[in-house]
Amino acid sequence: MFNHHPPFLRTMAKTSHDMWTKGWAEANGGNLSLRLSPDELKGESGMEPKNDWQPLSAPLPNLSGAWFLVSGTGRHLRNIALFPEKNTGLIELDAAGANWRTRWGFEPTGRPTSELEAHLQTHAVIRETSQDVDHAVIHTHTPHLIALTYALANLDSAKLTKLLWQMHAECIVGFPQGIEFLPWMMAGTTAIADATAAAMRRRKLAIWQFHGVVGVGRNLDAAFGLIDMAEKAAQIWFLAMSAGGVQTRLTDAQLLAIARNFKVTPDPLILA
Ligand code: 2HA
Ligand code: ZN
Repeated sequence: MFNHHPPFLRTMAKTSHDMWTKGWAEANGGNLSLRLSPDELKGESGMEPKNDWQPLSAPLPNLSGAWFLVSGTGRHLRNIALFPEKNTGLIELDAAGANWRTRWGFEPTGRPTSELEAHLQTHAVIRETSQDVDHAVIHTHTPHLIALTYALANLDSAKLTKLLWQMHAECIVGFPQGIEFLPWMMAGTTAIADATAAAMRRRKLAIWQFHGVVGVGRNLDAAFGLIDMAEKAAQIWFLAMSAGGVQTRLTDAQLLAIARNFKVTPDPLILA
């Protein structure tokens, strides 16, 4: 298996290395998943099941029989490029979308990310909402976005979205649907998975207060790019604050003009 490294493994290695380089993936922080098409797995052998079926908290019927490349629990993203067979693995879901098992990787006896439920529930939602276009989910620990959740009290999705749109003119084009603010919840739980997947019905980005961010896209590059854009807007806010404070910002009229120019429709509850 994988005498050559197929493209899906190379993009996972590249993206996880970029996350480390950016300072988003300390120790075992962060996790990634990529839904694969049968074509991408054609010709691969040596993928006998490595464990019994493991139940999900609830079935995800639209992921029936789907395969995913997923980072491993406890593994360091910066090591994926070096030892992909240890630090990532391929899992499949059964015909009901109710159970998963490992078909390759996580060597010798590892498991998928502790946030597997959040990834799979999000995949189920975005497969539907994107008409099967979106295939990638990234969770990572972006320092400036996390710091914003400490710096500002009483945040909500509208306030956070508006701030990021105002601090970086690309943002309203990159995520016109806004970014969901999710108050602190325990990592790795069904509760955080449910809340994240629900947020992705409307948006492509969600902030986990005091913890990190989740982004989705058609591939890992797209999900990474979206997170990078939001993180840069947060960084610009901190730069302006450290230079004496935010004295001026993009106005609603300017934001609406950008949206019109790039033919995107901002969330009307945030800007109309
Ligand atoms: O993979 O980032 O949220 C470790 C985490 C959990
Ligand atoms: Zn995390």
